[in-house]
Amino acid sequence: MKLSLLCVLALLCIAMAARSKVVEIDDSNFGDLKNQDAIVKFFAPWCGHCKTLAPVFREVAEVLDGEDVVVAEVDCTENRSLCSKFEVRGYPTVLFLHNGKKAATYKSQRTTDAIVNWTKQQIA
Ligand SMILES: *[C@@H]1O[C@H](CO)[C@@H](O)[C@H](O)[C@H]1NC(C)=O
Ligand SMILES: CC(=O)N[C@H]1CO[C@H](CO)[C@@H](O)[C@@H]1O
Repeated sequence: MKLSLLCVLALLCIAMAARSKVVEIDDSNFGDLKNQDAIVKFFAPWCGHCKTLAPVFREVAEVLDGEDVVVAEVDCTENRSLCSKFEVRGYPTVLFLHNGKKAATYKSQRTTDAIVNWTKQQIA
């Protein structure tokens, strides 16, 4: 009885985690953003500030789950063309994209609250 309840809870957690995942964007699926708002983190795997931001960004994805905005990331070491298209000069760079075009650059604190608030302002 207890065991099966645990299993159900575990499955729920897995389902929820999968639902609010940060979407990985590359050239092949960038087109999916063309009619959407998105907050996108451009990063490199070796960059220290990017490693710090990664769990924060996952929280942002969870908090913004259900809002009309995609939370996504681009690995600039694997997909340079997207990063040069958006003139990414340092890592991490966080941009707000409207219909696939750069609308704003995030320059504030890298905390969940601050990023979520900023994103909500962008889509308001
Ligand atoms: C984000 O917004 C909430 C609600 O408006 C506010 O309470 C909180 O202080 C804000 N946090 C930051 C970091 O701006
Ligand atoms: C243009 C380019 O570099 N595309 C790559 C983006 O990343 C994916 C996943 O690693 C590669 O499969 C693409 O070739």
